[in-house]
Amino acid sequence: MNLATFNTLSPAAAQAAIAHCVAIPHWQLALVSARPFFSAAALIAEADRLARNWDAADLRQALTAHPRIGERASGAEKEAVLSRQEQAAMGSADAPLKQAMQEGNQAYEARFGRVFLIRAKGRSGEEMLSALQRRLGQDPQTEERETLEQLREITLLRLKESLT
Ligand code: 2AL
Repeated sequence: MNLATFNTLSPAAAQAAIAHCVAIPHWQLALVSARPFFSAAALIAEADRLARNWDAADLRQALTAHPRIGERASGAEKEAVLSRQEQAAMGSADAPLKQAMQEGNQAYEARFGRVFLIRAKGRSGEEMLSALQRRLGQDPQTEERETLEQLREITLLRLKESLT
């Protein structure tokens, strides 16, 4: 999608065109309402600004669209395809790393009550595992902030990639 297209789509079509970036409808709607954008940089800047207001409820909603690290998202819908691409490094991880990630995910969910989320693109399996182990030791408030930051990074990467 190019910027001119995003600027001129109907509100519903524009929302549908960015829905795969993050499953937070009020963020999608606010971005659509802020059109027209005069540059891709202005669009990204507004998306970023809006993402910095997210809270715990937004995070819960967004996580419904993110599979665990190491669990291949199934399906052909856009989110699943993107998730598989983002997590490509886990595909080539060896069995001990996959096992450690699975155990780490379980420990994380027991401690924080939600799925471990990390911007996977650009990170190796080892890097994600070591981030998981570090984050397991954080207090809940710090961890929530870091998770929201990771969600913002994933969202902006997806948005940038949808702009041609
Ligand atoms: C994901 C995902 O699907 N893409 C990404 O960057 N991170 N999932 C996750 N649990 O962190």
